[in-house]
Amino acid sequence: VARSCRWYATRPIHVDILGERHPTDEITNITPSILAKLPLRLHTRPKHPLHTLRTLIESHFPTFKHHSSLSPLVSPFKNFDELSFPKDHPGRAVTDSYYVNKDLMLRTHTSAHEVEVFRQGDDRWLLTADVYRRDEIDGSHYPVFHQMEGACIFPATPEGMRHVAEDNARMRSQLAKTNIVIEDVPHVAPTNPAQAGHDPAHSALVAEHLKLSLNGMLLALFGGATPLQVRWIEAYFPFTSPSFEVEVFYRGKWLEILGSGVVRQATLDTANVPDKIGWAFGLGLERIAMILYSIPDIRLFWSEDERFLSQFKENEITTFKPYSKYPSCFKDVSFWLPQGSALHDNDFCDLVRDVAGDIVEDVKKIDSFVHPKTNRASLCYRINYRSMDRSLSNEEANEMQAQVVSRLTELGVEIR
Ligand code: FA5
Ligand code: MG
Repeated sequence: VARSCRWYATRPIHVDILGERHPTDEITNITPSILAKLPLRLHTRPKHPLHTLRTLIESHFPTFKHHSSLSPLVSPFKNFDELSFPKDHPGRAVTDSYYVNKDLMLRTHTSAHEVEVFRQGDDRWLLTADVYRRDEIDGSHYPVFHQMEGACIFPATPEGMRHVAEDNARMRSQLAKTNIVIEDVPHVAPTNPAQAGHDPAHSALVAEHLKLSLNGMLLALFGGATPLQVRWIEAYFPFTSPSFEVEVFYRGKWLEILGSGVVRQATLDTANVPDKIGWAFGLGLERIAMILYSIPDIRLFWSEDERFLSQFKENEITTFKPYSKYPSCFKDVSFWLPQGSALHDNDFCDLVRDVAGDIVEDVKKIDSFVHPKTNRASLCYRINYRSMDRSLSNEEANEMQAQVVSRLTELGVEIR
């Protein structure tokens, strides 16, 4: 597990995060460029597209309570264990998630707060937050993005289920009058089963309530003159069953918008509401905003450039007018790793992100092989440096590339 951590040449004894000091340990992998994002909370910034989108979704669910100020620091227990993630789930790896230390991490999804919010006794709620995942670098992936979690639970009684069925009938007849084409899957199926403790008929009613509620929301966001095409797909999450993903056909492409399902009873039991049954979803705000506003690169959400920020109005979706695109500057780096060691792409990307910040547009591994005699691995990455705000000089790109090379050398690699 500690493998990747060798790639942080010098580690401070502690890190200060949101006004509190935390000890580091051998799995610490949070970088200064990630730490700098924590206070920004774009979803709370007036006129920002992520704030407007959040507000539009909140107003579509007027009876739901809204949360938007929970700390991104959570225990791995809360992010994973409490949600029934198996011990060997890949998301727990230090190559995939950011750890402050072994007891504290940056949430990887808003579902990390399900238990605590259900425990507060709210039956219907939405929760918006910044989430963090180690990933590769390109125009649609960024190590920080924003999710909105939504949930709705009902008394698991005949009376409660009658209420769900009535609500479903009401929503069904409303949707029937709209311009929407839905590709559906069964509410429960052998491949997407009701939970052991659930009456399959109840589970199906709840799954249908989820689908109708979300189809209505998608219509409000994406609906227009042409029919809106929505596709429901069977999915798997450790904390829901049955589970679904939703895709929307928009401007010629199927776009994954959200994950959802019938909440695992274990979650509700832990939250002290064992007599309820219900649904939850988690959607990606950037994915939706990039489409609705025509924002071409996910880095733009973090721009402080007035040519970006001044284009947006409070609570109104407008089409983004790109200002000129500046030239790319490609730089390659090839190196030998120390014998017997490996380097995860995410580790390389974090190093580059730390040196170049938002100037890095994408990183591609263009070559990798192991020398048959020395048994050392050789890697070659191509970095695309491109500013969104100005023209970058070749000298500046060379300077950043030199820093990347120097950081790599500190880690004991041999530049080729
Ligand atoms: C989840 O994060 C689950 N917690 C969702 C969920 C909630 C399921 C409640 C069931 C019940 P997933 O990793 O698929 O699932 O992410 C959910 C959404 O976040 C995706 O559909 C996508 O819209 C968005 N998303 C995921 N990864 C990224 C990324 N790297 N950049 C931008 N958006 C992303
Ligand atoms: Mg997904």
